Amino acid sequence: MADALASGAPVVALESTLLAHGLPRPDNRAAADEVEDAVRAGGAVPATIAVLDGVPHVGLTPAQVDRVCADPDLAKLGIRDLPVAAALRLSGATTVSSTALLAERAGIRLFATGGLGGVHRQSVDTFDESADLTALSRTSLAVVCAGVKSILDVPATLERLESLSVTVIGYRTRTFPGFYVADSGSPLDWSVEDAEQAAAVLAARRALAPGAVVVANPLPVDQQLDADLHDRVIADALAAADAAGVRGKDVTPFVLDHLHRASEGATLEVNVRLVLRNAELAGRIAAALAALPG
Ligand code: PSU
Ligand code: MN
Repeated sequence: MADALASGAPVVALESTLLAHGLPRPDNRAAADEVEDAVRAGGAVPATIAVLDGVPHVGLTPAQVDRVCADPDLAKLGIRDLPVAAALRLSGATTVSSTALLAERAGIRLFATGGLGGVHRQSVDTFDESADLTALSRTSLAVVCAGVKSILDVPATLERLESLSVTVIGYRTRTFPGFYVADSGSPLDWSVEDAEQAAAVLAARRALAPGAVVVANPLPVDQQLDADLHDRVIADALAAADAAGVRGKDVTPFVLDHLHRASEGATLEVNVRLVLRNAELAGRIAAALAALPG
């Protein structure tokens, strides 16, 4: 990893929360390898990020990936949790917010994930808005995602991204993707047609001011989750979280797990597929960025 970065080779950061807390064991272990391979297929070097025994790692060995995927007690670390993990020598998976920060500090300019955290429904009462959003307002990299999951308030999340001056572009689309489905129903102002254009937007953003570029990459319609199944399991999962009194950072993992079981694996399959597509696109954008003059 150090060699790749020092030589200016294209590198793509990958988060570990989606492995440790977003996908069920043991399937998450194979997915971890597939995501890294997808980055390579795009033309870049993958760097999965996690904190092990208090030390942030940018790029993991296979044994370290084993640990992230197998340990049921691994913490979920946002930015505010990093100092505690460092000081107390704890281990944890990194979310979008903390992965973006650690990647930026390592000199990485591309980041691939499944979905961003966002504004939760009922946030007016609960104040539950992911730290991912404010983190992206301060972090100068591009994050390739399939939007945010429909368990969130998608229009409110897009409003917050606007308030925070985060650049949002659709990849070959003018509607924000809906994670499991291609179209969330919310329009986007801008789109790019290829990896080169996305790289050019990122370069321009970096020249302008700190802050991220969200590259929203939808699943093709023929690969998305069945719409009826989607609406049914989402409503179900939110009701279950409410009934179980789940709060704070446990909400997203709880709901994902519920969806995977309620859909008999259909959401899991779609989730892995979209992460692979995002990793491959991020690899291509990283390669295009490395090829830009200057
Ligand atoms: N979206 C997914 N799967 C995930 C997450 C988001 O489809 O696993 C994870 C990401 O790591 C994201 C985090 O940064 O959930 C957001 O958690 P919270 O809502 O607690 O901020
Ligand atoms: Mn939250």
